[in-house]
Amino acid sequence: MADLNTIAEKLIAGKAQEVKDLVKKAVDEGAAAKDILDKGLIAGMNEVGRRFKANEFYVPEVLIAARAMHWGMEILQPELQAAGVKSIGKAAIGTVKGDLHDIGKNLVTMMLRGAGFEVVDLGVDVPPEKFVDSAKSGDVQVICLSALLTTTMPQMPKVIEALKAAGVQEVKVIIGGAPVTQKYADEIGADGYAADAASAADVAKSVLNLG
Ligand code: B1M
Repeated sequence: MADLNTIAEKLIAGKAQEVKDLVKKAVDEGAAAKDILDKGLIAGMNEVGRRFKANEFYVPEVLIAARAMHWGMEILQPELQAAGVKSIGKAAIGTVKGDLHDIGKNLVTMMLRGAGFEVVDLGVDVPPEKFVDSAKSGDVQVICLSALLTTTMPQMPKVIEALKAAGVQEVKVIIGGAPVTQKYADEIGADGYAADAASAADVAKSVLNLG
């Protein structure tokens, strides 16, 4: 029988090829796609997030684990679709207008995907209108804004204002990035703030009341 713990362990170790092979083996042996996702890939990614928060893992280890997650998902995605397994929620993420830093944003994307979210990555230098379009597309529940420059942080309230002006207030907004703080999030009326990528997944779940 497929060993889902080993999938989690290999993901934590960043062994992309082994994760891919093990996921394929588990599928071939008839394991449920949702179990492979929850008990293998997501369990592994949760542990990566815990170690990252505890400073036991640094950015390179997280990126390598995220690549392993990606390789496993390549095999699992069609199985999940065939089984009708839904993501826990849908997020759109981007680095705000004028800002080209994307390493942190990419880590947050990986962690959100690792937590079971479907994520639309809008890229860098994203103007408020693009976030609004994404929010209006219907099923996006949370918009995630990243900013690394003190000069681009003021784009964050602009996005919030643009969402209000477009009448899509039911979509939650969470923010983060090195110069961003909880105090700033409170000041601009963001729904959530996260200091790091692993916390971002927790905050996204929390603002959507997903526990
Ligand atoms: Co830039 N840069 N940079 N840079 N850069 C900083 C940010 C800076 C602090 C360096 C410094 O002066 N000490 C400084 C900002 C100063 C300030 O505003 N106070 C700075 C500057 C000034 C600039 C330029 C203006 C330099 C110039 O051209 N004169 C220029 C701006 C370009 C632009 O964006 N328009 C610029 C350019 C660049 C490069 C292109 C060379 C490169 C970016 C490459 C890339 O991203 N693909 C770069 C880099 C690499 C950095 C540093 C060195 C590293 C940033 C990084 O990737 N950190 C940075 C100095 C530093 O931080 N030591 C610096 C690692 C990453 C994992 O952390 O992004 O903070 P971070 O993400 C974390 C959290 O913040 C959080 O989770 C992540 C993981 O835990 N997080 C979120 C991030 N987004 C989140 C969203 C969330 C939740 C959490 O919810 C949605």
